[in-house]
Amino acid sequence: MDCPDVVISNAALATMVPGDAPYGLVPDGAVAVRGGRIAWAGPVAELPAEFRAMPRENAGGRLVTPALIDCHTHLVFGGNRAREFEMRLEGASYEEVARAGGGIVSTVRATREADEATLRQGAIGRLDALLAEGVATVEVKSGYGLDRETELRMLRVARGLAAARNVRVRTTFLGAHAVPPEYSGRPDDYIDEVCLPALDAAAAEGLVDAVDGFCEGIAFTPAQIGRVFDRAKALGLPVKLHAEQLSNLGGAALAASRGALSADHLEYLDDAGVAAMARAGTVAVLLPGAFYTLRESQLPPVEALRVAGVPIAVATDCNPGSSPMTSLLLALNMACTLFRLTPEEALAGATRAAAQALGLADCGRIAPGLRADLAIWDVGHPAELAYRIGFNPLHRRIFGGTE
Ligand code: DI6
Ligand code: FE
Repeated sequence: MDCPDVVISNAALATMVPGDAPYGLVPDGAVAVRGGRIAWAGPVAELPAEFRAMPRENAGGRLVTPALIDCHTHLVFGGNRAREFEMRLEGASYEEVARAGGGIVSTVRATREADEATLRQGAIGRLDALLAEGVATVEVKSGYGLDRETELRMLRVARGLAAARNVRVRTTFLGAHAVPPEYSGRPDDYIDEVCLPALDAAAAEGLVDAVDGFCEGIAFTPAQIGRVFDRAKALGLPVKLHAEQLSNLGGAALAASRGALSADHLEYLDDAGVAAMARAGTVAVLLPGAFYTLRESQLPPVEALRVAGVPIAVATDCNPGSSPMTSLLLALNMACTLFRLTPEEALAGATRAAAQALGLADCGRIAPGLRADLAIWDVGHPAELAYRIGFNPLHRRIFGGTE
């Protein structure tokens, strides 16, 4: 890949490096990019001599941030659930929708029926929407196959996205997402006979960067999730968890006790869960798109997370059921308006903290040595990114120093 060495100058930098300045702001800044990495960043007046002779790109006074990171998506799936949306608005209950063949099971059916090319086509459309808003890294989960073959197919499609577009993809095995119809009432058998063998096979094929689960009354118990985490540990894979979304089962504390990268959703998280996450350095991933779509009223304990110093990330949770959303900027806006994050916290949530939620140390900030994944925006101040609704001010996305 051609990565021209360049100094981007006449830029306002929101480096997102923690420190005195909000957003790590450098008003009259420059970034030197060499070999696809950030070689230097700071006030243009302090640009070291060795970079002064490099080709310049004039950013025209625009804002430069780290490229965005969507750290929680279910981007690969078959079909959609628009009919279910209609039924619910016509007054059908969740159970009625499920009996009519809707709900997560309908996505499992559609995903099993879809071949790789069909899954890829759907995922690319959604991915392109994210990239158009300055995303350079995206996490993608399995979990709509719930049989070995389809779980692996989802992960292969997810991995393949990085060959189709200039994007970095982190794949997460989510075999413990739901109990498939053929195992109805037998979740433990599903874990033993399908989920764990599928995880072994996917890991053997190099398709897994992390292991996730859905710890909820309608999904799996902490004990069942614990067994999936045991296998992840044996395979040397980090874990994360959908926890405390609809009720409090202590999932976040379980995840933290296993050194989880993140616990996600967290509307019903209690003080013990917050403390456990703080101790373990587990990132709280907030997903306002699902909160909005499900018309939840229980708010995640943002102030308690702040006080405890738990890093907060924000993601789309893009999925066909609870968050059919392909705009990370909209997720930032919702995180502020619905959850009362500050615009600075929201932007950190889609850059610095999102990188941490994926276990990535080489992106999410503008700092020397990190990947040159940058977004250049037609805005004057970084708060505008979360403030606007339905407006995309991206001027240019730079991925590893290239377009
Ligand atoms: N939590 C959610 O909100 C989604 N999955 C999960 O673990 C729902 C997925 C769906 O309805 O398709
Ligand atoms: Fe999710």
